[in-house]
Amino acid sequence: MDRDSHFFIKSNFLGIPPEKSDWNNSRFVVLPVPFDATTSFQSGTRKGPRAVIEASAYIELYDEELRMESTDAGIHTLDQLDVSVNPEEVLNKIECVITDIVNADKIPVTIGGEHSITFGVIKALHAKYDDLSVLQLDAHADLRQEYQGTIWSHACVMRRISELGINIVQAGIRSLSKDEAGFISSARNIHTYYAADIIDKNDWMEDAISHLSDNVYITIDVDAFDPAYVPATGTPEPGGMNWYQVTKFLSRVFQRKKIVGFDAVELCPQPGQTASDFLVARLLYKMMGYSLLNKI
Ligand SMILES: [Mn+2]
Repeated sequence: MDRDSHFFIKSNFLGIPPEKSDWNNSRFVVLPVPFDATTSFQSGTRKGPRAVIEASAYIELYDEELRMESTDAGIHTLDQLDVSVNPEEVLNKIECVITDIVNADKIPVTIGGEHSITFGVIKALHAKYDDLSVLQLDAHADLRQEYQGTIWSHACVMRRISELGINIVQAGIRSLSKDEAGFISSARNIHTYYAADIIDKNDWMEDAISHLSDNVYITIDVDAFDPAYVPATGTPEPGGMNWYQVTKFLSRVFQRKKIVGFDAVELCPQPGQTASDFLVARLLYKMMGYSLLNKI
């Protein structure tokens, strides 16, 4: 079957044929998690995975920067996770699926959904890699102790991860509470690069990488990008990162560290405006390419 034929598989990331997307031959496994129970301002991130997968069917498989088609390594797409259970149960399900993926020596690529889902992924990876650190690109610190009556809110996800003793590097931050700023100052395992200090600069990148351990998980809240690039997100913030800055930074991280998984969360698709969906699809595919070029 050919991707360009009339019959390509629309539920499959990139719409690639079975020989490049079956479980056994795939280096990457895409897990769509359409979960948005705790999103604060506008809900709709549950539609994120479908929008990304639909857009992905139309992006070029040849990467002009990397000069290859990264689909040759195989990319399997799982069915959307059933999230019709309570938030803690969703996290448990994610942890189980991710455990299966990493035990098969494959790299999990999770598409959200709201940011809270990252905790389920991290639980699984933390059990496998005891030196795991997390790189977070985000407009928000997500370090609240509790938000709107729950400790499992998207606004608390990095706090929960920090409580596991995991080292966190966060970049692009430009929205946080006074308490979160205080927590960052007192926490030893959190290194924060505020947007105002890094936009249009490269000198912070090596410093940020120096705070990561060898095994790194990357979580990208798409609101790290400026709303000019990604307007389709629940709580957009002015003054964000641009495409080339993000990809240049990620390229360097992949060159220096072993990336054991990554996600993109908080896309909130808007009718008639698909640029954000395409950016997220392109970004995830780009990261797969970086991963293949730098098999450490
Ligand atoms: Mn955010």
